[in-house]
Parts: sequence; structure tokens; C-alpha cells
Amino acid sequence: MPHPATLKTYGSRAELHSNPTAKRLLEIMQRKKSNLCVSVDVTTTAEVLEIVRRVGPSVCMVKTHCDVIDDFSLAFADELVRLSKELDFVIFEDRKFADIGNTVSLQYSSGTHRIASWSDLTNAHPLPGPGIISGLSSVGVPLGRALLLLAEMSSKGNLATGQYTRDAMRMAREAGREFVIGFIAMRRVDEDDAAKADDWLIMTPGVGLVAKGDKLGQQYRTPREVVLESGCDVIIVGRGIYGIQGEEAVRAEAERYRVEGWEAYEERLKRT
Ligand code: 5IU
Repeated sequence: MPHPATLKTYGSRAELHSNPTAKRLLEIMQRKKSNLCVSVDVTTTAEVLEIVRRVGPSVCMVKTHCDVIDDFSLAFADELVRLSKELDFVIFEDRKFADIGNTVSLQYSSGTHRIASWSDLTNAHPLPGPGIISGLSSVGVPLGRALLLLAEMSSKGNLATGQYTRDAMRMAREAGREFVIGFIAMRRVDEDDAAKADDWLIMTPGVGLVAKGDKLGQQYRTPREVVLESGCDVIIVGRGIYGIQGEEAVRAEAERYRVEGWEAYEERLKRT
């Protein structure tokens, strides 16, 4: 039996969310026919913006690691926000918070990066317990931001499996869906959820059409495996797109992944 969420259109699922970022993301996905998030893991603001301008029309979301950017500034963040409005995508800072509530609320709001001021979506490890959600939501909810919990990871040998993954689900359910909108996971980790009426978004890194992995434990699956076979909602692609040589080639590769991801989604909608 396919999970009920995988039989609904992204557009119709927007109505099942009260969180403004979740709603906006699902509406963008429907409008742009894109379940593609590009992960832009490059180290200068000029490179990030260049890649975003190229892939922006093909994506529903851009994922950043602001702490790898040598010349990060809030002016850069302003420009990224401007592009997110012009090209219609959501910004996801892949911060992977992992500390106690008080500390993460400071890390989210303050410091050099002031993540909450420009990033629509971020994520956290459930490891420290529910205080991490409370701490982040005290900053994020007033700004209309959203959070994903890391229920699983794509890398070889990771410890987010079995009971840990089930406990991540339970923590999200107990926190409610005002701020937590879904999970980083490799499959529909909400399949055992008693309350299947809850619509969680599953976003999945470790996606590639060519490579099967890298030398540091990353493992890749195709958009079709991720969206059709595993029922995930958003594919997250990094080096498979921005690592291609040539400006036009990067744009074309993003479009290729958009089409692959969207066709897999259309195919899954046809199942009963
Ligand atoms: N990322 C993963 N796996 C995970 C999580 C995050 O790869 O389990 I959570 C991030 C790391 C990188 C991007 O920023 O997603 C994937 O990049 P590549 O497509 O270049 O491997």
C-alpha cells in the first residue's frame, strides 16, 4: 500500500499545512513542476550566486552551507533572498543544529550568519531531545520559518537508524506541525505513523544520476528510486549538478534532474 501522501499532488498538500514555509514550498513545487533542491556547496559568494542564477528556474529550493563560504556577509544573504523571490524558490540552510535549546536559539538568531533572518527552512538533529525544537521554534515561528528533523542520513555507517529514526518521528509528532514540517530521510519514515492524516515532507540528499558514491561515504540513488520507489518528496542534488563543467551545462543538468524528479512524481500519482 503506497503511503497516502504519495498519492496526492504537491499543490493539494499545501492546504494540509499551516506553516507558511511548507505551504509556499508545496505551491512552488506545483507551479514550477519541480521537486528539485540544488545543494550549492561552494566556497565564495560569487560562485553561490552564479550557480543559483543558473539553476534557479529549475528548482523549488536552494540548500546552503553558509559556514563554508569564505566571504559570507548579510549583503550576500539579502541578494540570495532577492533571488529567491525573483526566481521563486525557498532557501534551506542545512545547519544541522545539535545542541541544547538555549544554545541553538542563539546559533539560529545571532552570530555572523544570523540564519533565521534569511533562511526559510533549516534542520536539526533530534539527538539532544525536544528542547532543540523549542529553542529553534522560539526564534523561527514568529518569522514564519520551518524545521526538518534528521531522521536518517545518506552516508555509509550513520547511526540514525531503527529506534533512533522512530524516536525522531515521535518527537516531531509530539512537537506538532506548527514549526516541524518534515524530515531529512531516505524513505517514507512516516509509514508507521498511526495518524497518517499528518502530512510530513520528506527531503532526501544522496541523489545522483551518474555516480554511485564518493570517497567519503556518500551514497547516491537516482531520482526515480528516491521519489517513486521510496516515496520521498524533494530530491537534494549537489555535485551532480554544480560539479558539471561549463555554465550552460550546469543549467541543463539542473533541468535534467528536474524532469527526472517530476516524471517519477507523476508516475507515483498514477498508482492506486
Ligand atoms: N547531506 C547529505 N546527506 C545527509 C544530509 C545532508 O548528503 O544525510 I542530513 C548534504 C551534504 C551536502 C548535500 O550538502 O546534502 C549532498 O551533496 P552531494 O549531492 O554533492 O553529495
